[in-house]
Amino acid sequence: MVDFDGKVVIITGGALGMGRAAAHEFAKSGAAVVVADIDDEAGERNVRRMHDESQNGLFVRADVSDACDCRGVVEAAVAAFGGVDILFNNAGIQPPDSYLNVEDTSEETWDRITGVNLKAHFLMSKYTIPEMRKRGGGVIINNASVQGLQSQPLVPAYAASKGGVLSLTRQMALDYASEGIRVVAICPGTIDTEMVRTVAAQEGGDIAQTLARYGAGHPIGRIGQGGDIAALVLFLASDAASFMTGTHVVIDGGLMAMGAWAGGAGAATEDD
Ligand code: BMA
Repeated sequence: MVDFDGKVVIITGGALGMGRAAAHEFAKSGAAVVVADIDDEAGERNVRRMHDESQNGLFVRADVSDACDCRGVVEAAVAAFGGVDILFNNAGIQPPDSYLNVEDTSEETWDRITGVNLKAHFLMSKYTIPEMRKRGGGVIINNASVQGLQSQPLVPAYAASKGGVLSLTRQMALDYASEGIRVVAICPGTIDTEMVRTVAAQEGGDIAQTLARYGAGHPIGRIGQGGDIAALVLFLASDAASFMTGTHVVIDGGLMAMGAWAGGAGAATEDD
């Protein structure tokens, strides 16, 4: 286990899902963790659990698509813990009613999705980098998705936001490498989060069965868990990854290794 004693971590979307899992792992490893989220109840609950386990945590209510809220998160982190070393730009949304083509996507939906999934990464980085500089460096980890690399039908704003996250990652990595600030992205496949469960629920039927079906589509035969992602995020944030910047890591149970044609024409059969 890496020791993050004395490190301060901000996690956006830290109330649930991958953010929650990473928050707990960082706290267990000695970091002070600032959970930023719009979900007060779940965010406060996480921080209470950290305190119960004698860990350092702070919840800050924030809509990270809003510049004032982002500034407020960084100010709160500095006031409570003295600075910022690690930023996990994790917040992401994929509203179930947003599965539409470009013609049917409203401007509001476009703005909301790209606001939370992409602009927030820009804003949080913008306000955090000066604090990292004061401490001689830092690490920014951006949550993209396998959908930053390949698409599914009918997710124009979501796919564009995730592709943008990968470009922003490369850009910031170039601009801040000389200051000891590393910037990397992660591309998770389907992970068992509240966001994915909401999408699964929309299909009707038993959620566990739907998630199992999603899992069967991943060569490893299951969807990922928050802990899978947390383990990667802690590694990337650690000095063990000190030569990594400007790149992304795919963590998807083999999803991206498989061609779309794999189960159809040209697929191997038992007779081959
Ligand atoms: C994520 C979300 C999930 C999806 C996964 C793999 O970003 O879109 O709903 O299951 O990608 O495509």
